[in-house]
Amino acid sequence: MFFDEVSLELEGGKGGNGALFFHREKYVAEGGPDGGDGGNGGNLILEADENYNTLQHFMGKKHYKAPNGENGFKNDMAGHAGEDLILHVPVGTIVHDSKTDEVIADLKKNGMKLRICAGGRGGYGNGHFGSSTRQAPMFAELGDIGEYHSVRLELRLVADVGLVGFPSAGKSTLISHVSSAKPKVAAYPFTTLIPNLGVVHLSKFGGSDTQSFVIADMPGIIEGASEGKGLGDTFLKHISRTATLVFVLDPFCYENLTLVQQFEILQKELKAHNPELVKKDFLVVMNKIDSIPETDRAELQKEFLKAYPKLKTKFRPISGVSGEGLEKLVFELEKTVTKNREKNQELDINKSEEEFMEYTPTQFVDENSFDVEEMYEVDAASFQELVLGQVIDNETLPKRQLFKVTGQRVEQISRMTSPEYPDAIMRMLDVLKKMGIHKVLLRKGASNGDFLKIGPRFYEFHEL
Ligand SMILES: Nc1nc2c(ncn2[C@@H]2O[C@H](COP(=O)(O)OP(=O)(O)OP(=O)(O)O)[C@@H](O)[C@H]2O)c(=O)[nH]1
Ligand SMILES: [Mg+2]
Repeated sequence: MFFDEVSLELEGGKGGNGALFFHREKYVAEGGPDGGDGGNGGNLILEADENYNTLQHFMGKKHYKAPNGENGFKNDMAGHAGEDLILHVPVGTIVHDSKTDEVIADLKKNGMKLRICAGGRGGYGNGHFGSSTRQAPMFAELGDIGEYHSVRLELRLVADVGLVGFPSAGKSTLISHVSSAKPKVAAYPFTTLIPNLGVVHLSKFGGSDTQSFVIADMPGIIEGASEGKGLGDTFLKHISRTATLVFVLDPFCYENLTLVQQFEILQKELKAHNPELVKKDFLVVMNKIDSIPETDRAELQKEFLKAYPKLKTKFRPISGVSGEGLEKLVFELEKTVTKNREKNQELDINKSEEEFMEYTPTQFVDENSFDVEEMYEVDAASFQELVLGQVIDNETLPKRQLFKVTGQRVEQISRMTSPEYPDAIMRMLDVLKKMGIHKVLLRKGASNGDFLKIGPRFYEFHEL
């Protein structure tokens, strides 16, 4: 089983709580507020790492959370921030939002990072809230929760060249001869169960140090693969981003298929999987020529080109075992790869290839925007303990309206407001005024004593 898809629950760390302290020193009366800030929660980061070829390491654990920030201390000492949690994924991992299936990022280059979940902001200590009008702030903020996202990771390997052929055609032998990859080679079909990547360094063949490309060894394909026969065709999506294909044909095909038949079937199966696959640049190799006498080689080649005269310039006899023809092949592939890379770069100009990306869900583009919605009438009694800890005499009070206030910033402040401190709640009401939310509430008919639901908490509305 090849693990090229996994769903994960990801969470940034919670911010530390701000501290509530007043300066104490011998002989100094009435010390000012000096509670330190909480540290920010750690971010959760996904990083493309070429040392990984599959998503298998996520099979056991599905939920990851970055460490929390530390609470603040007295003497204005801030808590430490939580460390970032970095999850390594193979190069070519596409990150989807699980709910909408929207593509969040395509981590297609080694080292690319996506901050998928920001850690929660650390709460301010009361040292932060001292002002001329509020000399002894009797509250500190709570740390905010970290962002939470449910994502689906999908791996699409990014290789320059993909090897396509029947089982036992010698694909793995070929890749192990030209690259650093060491896949299993055996005389039975379907030895390779998952795509393998290898890097071909042209310097090994007398080229320069800067010339290299990535080659992918695919599992074998048989007739009916697109309908699930053999290993099926699901792994073929991994060559969707491969610009160049090499069809590896086997003169000793285990099903006694001729080179022409093999090529026909491979084309048919690729096309059935995705018609784009047969539009790619390609070469056709006749493998295992070390075991074929010279005269027979010429005969086989003639036979193939009779069926496909247009492929004269694309046909190459090689041997993955003796190495014959491989040097020419890799130099030719390198040329095509370079040409295609340049072409892709032109197509990709609009796409930024930033090394570090931050995910901001679309609904949060303007963090100060908000929405006020009138919900329904509520019975005051059911709310009384939620509101400022005040006991409300519900005998004498009419029904009240409940309003829901939403918005990134306002909900964050609400999450960071500790219901323990009346001062903190007064500050929340100040924020509503400053952000213009108070006015909108009045316009919508809110009156004294109505309830507001903001983020996870309830507040009582006051007209003044
Ligand atoms: N004589 C000869 N035998 C070869 C050559 N290349 C591969 N073989 C043999 O063919 C058999 C299959 O080779 P693999 O490289 O495992 O073939 P594959 O295409 O990767 O096969 P699957 O992974 O099953 O799809 C092995 O016994 C190899 O030794 C070659 O160039 N010459
Ligand atoms: Mg193989």
